[in-house]
Amino acid sequence: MTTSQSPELAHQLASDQYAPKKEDKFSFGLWTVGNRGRDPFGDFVRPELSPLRSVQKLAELGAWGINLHDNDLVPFDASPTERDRIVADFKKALSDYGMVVPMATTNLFFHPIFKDGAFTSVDPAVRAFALQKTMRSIDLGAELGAATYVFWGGREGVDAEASKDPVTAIKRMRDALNFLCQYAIDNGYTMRFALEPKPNEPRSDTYFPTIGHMLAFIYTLDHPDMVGLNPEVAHEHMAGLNFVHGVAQALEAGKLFHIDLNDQKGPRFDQDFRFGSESIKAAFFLVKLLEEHGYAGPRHFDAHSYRTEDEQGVWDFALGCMRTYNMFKEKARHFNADAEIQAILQELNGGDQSYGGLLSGYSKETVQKLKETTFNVEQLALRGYRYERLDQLTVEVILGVR
Ligand code: GCO
Ligand code: MN
Ligand code: MN
Repeated sequence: MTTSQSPELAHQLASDQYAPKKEDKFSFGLWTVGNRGRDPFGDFVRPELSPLRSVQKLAELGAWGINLHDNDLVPFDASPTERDRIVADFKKALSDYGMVVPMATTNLFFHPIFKDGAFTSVDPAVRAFALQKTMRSIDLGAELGAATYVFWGGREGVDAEASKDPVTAIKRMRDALNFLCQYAIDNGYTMRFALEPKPNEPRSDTYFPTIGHMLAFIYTLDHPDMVGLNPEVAHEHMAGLNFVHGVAQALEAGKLFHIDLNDQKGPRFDQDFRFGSESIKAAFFLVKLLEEHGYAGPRHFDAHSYRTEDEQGVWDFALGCMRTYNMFKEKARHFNADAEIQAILQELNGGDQSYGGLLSGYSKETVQKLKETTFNVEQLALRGYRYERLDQLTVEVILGVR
């Protein structure tokens, strides 16, 4: 523990039940805590944070892993010797502080060469360069032990709809992913690929805008088994969708390989707020879903602190993400242990067994029985479901009054 910590912070870190621990599998991107607060209207507000300091501070706060884009660590124009030195120093820091790199990815959006996208750019030289850059970055991810390799479409989209045939764009994306899957296989890498949908920003429309679009696309690839999803809370909210339901669909399909946790005020630009800072009920149900349906991957925070903050604010932000996750985990246990809630759920799901057997799959007999059954439509329509009470009890659990 450093001497700069306040007594309150030291207490939160060490001695309460919400304190982050390695087994919670919390991770942050270098780009998240390293975010310097630049936006389209204003310049940087925080000095650069070195990757080594991020590793040290995140370890101190109780995080488990740290993720990166190639250029978060190795500058775009670094020589091979510089690259090797930087990577060696970073690996030493990881081992000194007991941190791992669970996920790596490629920056295919910052350099002006990518202004029309990478794998779907109209320019074949850009598409080829994107493959070269990604192969090198996959090598870096493998060297650092990353089990997941993320593909976020960055600038894969359009501003001028006339510029690209959307069907061609889909085929180009497929060709790139097939190529890179084969590259990973040929090199004996065991990492899995996780695709991250986003509806817009920085392009006015991005291809594969939601979890559902991405999921359907995966099954058209040459190696669908090694490809899954990295959904992000803010991205689905930007599209006005229910993130919990999207994640549930990915989970149920065995495709939730990774997750980007953050928060957002409704459908607007990607705000990347501290996890659980805005949509509290949705965050509660998300944590409940992940914890109860066997999600074993990293709990990754793809978020950053408010632009008003200095470095201390960044660490307040990081600790806040992790503590809030653990608080929701505790609230989910509370919800499950609440006798009134459980009684309502049991009653709701118990149903009337007299119709049993009619819903257990197709058979000729069931078809016959279903056709012959007389339903008491009037009475079924009269039923009250008690969802008002159930939802109020949920709110009371979340707000801590039960
Ligand atoms: C965004 C994205 C990115 C990606 C990251 C990792 O909206 O900027 O969420 O933060 O997650 O590039 O692929
Ligand atoms: Mn993300
Ligand atoms: Mn995002």
